[in-house]
Amino acid sequence: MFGKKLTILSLISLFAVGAVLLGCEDDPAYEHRTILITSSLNGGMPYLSDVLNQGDSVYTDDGVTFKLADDFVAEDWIKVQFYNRPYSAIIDPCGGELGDFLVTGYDVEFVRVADGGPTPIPPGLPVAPFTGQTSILVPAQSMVEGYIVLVPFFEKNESPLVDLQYSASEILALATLTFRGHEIGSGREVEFTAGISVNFADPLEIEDID
Ligand SMILES: [Ca+2]
Ligand SMILES: [Ca+2]
Repeated sequence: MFGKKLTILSLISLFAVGAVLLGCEDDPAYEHRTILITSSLNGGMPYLSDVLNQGDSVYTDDGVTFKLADDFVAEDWIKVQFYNRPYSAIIDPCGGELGDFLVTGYDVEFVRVADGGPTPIPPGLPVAPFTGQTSILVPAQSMVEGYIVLVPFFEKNESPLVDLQYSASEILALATLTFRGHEIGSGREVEFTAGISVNFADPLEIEDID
């Protein structure tokens, strides 16, 4: 009885191995033996975009009057973590190398979802769609961090973001990031997206978030 079971199991195993080996030639699935994903944006946290940095001092020496002379606008960059992993738990049975990927570009698109606070804010997208280039190598079976532009400098100097300076109002938005890249060697192109909540306001100070 035990021997019979073993035989059946062996047959099933042989069939499975055979099916895998037969599938090695011209099987499009093996063109996708690795998958590249965005494993986190901004360390998994939403992003608070400060439309005006208050500089070294919020107040003058009297402790009451705002010190405006050292205020400045800063461009926002965001940390992105990419993960290049095998598509499934089966490491390529055909003996192929798992590929390294190069992330070469990205598109950023914002959608405004809500406004809040005491001051009315003019309509309009907080940030117009834009495209960026980058060169971030993501070796096989590894995680790599990089930085990309999330809010260009000039956008903070235009409405509606400039209207948030020295106000207690806020724009709530969603950003969709579409990354592009290719596999080194094969040239296989990949495109994948990730999203993050981005809120725009002028807090007097925000903690450094690495
Ligand atoms: Ca200041
Ligand atoms: Ca601020």
